[in-house]
Amino acid sequence: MLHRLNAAGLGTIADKLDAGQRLSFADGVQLFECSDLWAVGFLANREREKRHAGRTYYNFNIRLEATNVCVASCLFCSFARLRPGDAGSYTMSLEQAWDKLRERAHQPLTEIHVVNGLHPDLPFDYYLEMLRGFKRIRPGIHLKCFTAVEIAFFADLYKMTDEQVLRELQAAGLDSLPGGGAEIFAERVRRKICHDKCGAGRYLAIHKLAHGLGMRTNVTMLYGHIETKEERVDHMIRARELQDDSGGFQAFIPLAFHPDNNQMRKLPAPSATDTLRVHAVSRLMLDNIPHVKAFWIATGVEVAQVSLWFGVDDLDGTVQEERIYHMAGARTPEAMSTTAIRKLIRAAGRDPIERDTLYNIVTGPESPDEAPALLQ
Ligand code: V47
Repeated sequence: MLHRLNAAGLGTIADKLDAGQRLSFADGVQLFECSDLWAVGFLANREREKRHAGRTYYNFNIRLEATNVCVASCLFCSFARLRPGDAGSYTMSLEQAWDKLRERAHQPLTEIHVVNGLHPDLPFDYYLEMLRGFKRIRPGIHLKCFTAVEIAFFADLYKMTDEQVLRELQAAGLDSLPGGGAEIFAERVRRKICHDKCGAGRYLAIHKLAHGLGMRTNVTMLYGHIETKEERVDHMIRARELQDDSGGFQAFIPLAFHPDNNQMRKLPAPSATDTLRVHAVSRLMLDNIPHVKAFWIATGVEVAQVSLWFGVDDLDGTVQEERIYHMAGARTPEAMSTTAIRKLIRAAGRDPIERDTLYNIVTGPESPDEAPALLQ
């Protein structure tokens, strides 16, 4: 392999990794330019195994998108509808949102992941009550809700500071923030694809505030549209810098762009090899973020499975009721049973571990695969 790494021009990067040194911006760009994807994957896998050996995490979770009414006009989005009453728009009542959890009383869920459109008319109480209701129905459930973009929107709409919004939501039961809304941090790209929502600086500042309040968060990167390889690396480095500072990111999640039914539909979807490379480079650049997640809904199940040898150690989870990607043309199922997830991890030669949101182990690798399907 040494010969192959040298032939691929990756000898110096391999040496740096061996010495525990951090990769530079130029190293990141080189990893994107290297024609030998296998060599890049080999290095990413080495880093993955140093941290996690064969362990591969997943979560028994559920998605909720309580409204798709959204004042932002992101070019990549197929989910949003501008105004209440527009064709295809919906807003759940609190009872309808709570029903999503009540209906799953039989499932051993540990997390509910909530992402919404930026609705201009709902009161702040709607969100606070939603969280309180979830905790009343299921006190032990972890509430991973509202992207930094939603937090910024609430602060502007309800005339509060970002910190006040976070504190009030936390008091109502919020446990952590998902990573959505990061897209690509570079200003050039944001101006073109998501000019009217919170910028990169505020996204990162809100994550820092959340970390300061004791919350864990994730960070995503939407790739495969108009961004350059330099902008991908810049994005990773900005996430890495914040992590050095506040330390609360748990997972980095590259999100593959899906082109159906949105304003960027002329662009092709990213290839499987690009997806493998993005996850691998993420593992190599983000030396201080513990987990790299392949969101199987976005990557496709098969590519997610292969990515377990390209730096990935986390597959999100059962998901259930995902809408954002399915409205953008995702052909993946809308849910996967824990049995199916464990099987696909084992078939890849890795060890499945069910985790909760904070990566505490729920079910170890020793649990028999023959267990009956938990998801119905
Ligand atoms: O911010 C929207 C992306 C994100 C499209 O934190 C699209 O554990 C591709 O953030 N094609 C929301 N992507 C989803 C998200 C997420 C997913 C999985 C896990 C976690 C986590 C967070 O979805 C948005 C945007 O970047 N998105 N439309 C599209 N057409």
